Amino acid sequence: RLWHQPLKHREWNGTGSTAHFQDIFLGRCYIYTQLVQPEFRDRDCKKIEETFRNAFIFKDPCEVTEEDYHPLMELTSQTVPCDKTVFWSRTKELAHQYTWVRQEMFTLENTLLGYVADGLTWCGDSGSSEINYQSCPDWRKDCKNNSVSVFWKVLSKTFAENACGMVQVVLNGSLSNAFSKDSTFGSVEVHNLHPEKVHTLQAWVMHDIGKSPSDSCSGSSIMDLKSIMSKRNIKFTCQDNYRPVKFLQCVRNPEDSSCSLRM
Ligand code: DN4
Repeated sequence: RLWHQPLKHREWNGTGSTAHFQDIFLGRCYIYTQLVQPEFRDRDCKKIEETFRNAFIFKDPCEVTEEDYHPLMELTSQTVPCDKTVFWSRTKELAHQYTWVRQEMFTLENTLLGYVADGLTWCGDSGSSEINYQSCPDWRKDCKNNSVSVFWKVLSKTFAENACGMVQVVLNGSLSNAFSKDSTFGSVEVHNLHPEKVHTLQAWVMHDIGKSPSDSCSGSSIMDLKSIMSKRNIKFTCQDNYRPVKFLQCVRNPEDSSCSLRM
């Protein structure tokens, strides 16, 4: 009675696709195109959701390629104004708090595709049109090129290629290496900035309030970043605890001594 058995997916080490994945994707797409950035109000969310799904269904989730996402990239192209791009690495929440307050600034998750996919997991199965809600590959334990990580890689690459003017990155100075060559920022974004369009990369190294600072603009990881940028002909500047971002940290920790008037 094989035909009565529920389809058995392969088992992976990561959590399965987010429950209600398609509804969340479609709902977020409508929120973004109708309310967040109404200049996108004529984009076809159903078409976008279908194109997204077609990139990974019927495929082994460890064999999804960058090309699989190209039709989606073409359908959702978006330009971010010059001087408004904000990259981040290990500082997601803080970077998002910053762009929430400075509405004209954009992290990747403030663009349409980053917004709809933020925090979600999805994978398919070779030989079936179903989304696998049981398990999906973990990028460390199963495969680096899975449906989710390939998506973020392509999206991060395109986001960096499109950046122009002065660009920012928020880095975490409470880690021993604020800059890591293995991160998406260090392995993808930095190498896809176009020197003929981006004149300066400005790094902000932020220390978490209540943790001891471990790295700073004068540390060796930032020196590595500086030298990569100099080889790429892009000017580099760095500032520890950039005040506008520090103010956001202080909203949460008003009593901390570093948040007094003399900070
Ligand atoms: P991160 O804070 O180290 O990582 C951000 C996310 O990417 C985490 O969920 C990581 O997973 C995952 N990740 C990191 N490296 C890889 C990799 N080599 N393969 C697969 N997944 C990876 O910061 P980051 O520098 O790696 O990435 C942040 C930058 O890239 C930002 O400037 C964004 O524009 C873009 N980005 C955004 C997202 C997102 O919104 C994801 C990836 C890239 P884990 O270490 O927590 O397991 O989710």
